[in-house]
Amino acid sequence: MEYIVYLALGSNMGNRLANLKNAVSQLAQQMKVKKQSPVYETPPWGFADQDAFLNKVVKVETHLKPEALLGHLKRLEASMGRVPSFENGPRLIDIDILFFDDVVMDTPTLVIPHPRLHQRAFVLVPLAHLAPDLLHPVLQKPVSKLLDDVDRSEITLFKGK
Ligand code: PH2
Ligand code: MG
Ligand code: MG
Repeated sequence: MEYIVYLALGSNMGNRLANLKNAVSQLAQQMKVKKQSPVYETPPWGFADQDAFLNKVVKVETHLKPEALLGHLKRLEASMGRVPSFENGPRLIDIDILFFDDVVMDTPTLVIPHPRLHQRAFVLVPLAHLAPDLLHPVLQKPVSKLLDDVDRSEITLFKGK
């Protein structure tokens, strides 16, 4: 059984673009990367006093079930040198599960869909690039509509440096 999953990637430490690229190539060793959004530069959300992030979203196909996928992503983050930070603090690489087919789950270790995705322009802008019509299975709104309700004014396409 293959599942369709949307993952959010973010980095605001070191060579941010290289970190995103590295993460995607590591992901591709374990699952099929079907689509990639452009990279966006985004102001830090949740904790303002840190460097800007680069963010993107990828669509993947995987046979891993949610908990196994989460474990794989955590190991991948650690293998790239991510060290523990505080909530919403700076990070070398962050890979979050946004949607997993139309699964709805809420356990102490994993909540799907990602519980804050609808508040975050840094997720919705790249996600809407890939899948504007994707329906949020809890909120019952398409991504394009969720995007209408957030402030995307400071999100810019990243041309690379
Ligand atoms: N990730 C966070 C907290 N804040 N802000 C931006 N712009 N991009 C992120 O990826 C991000 C954030 C926690 O994971
Ligand atoms: Mg995150
Ligand atoms: Mg995370």
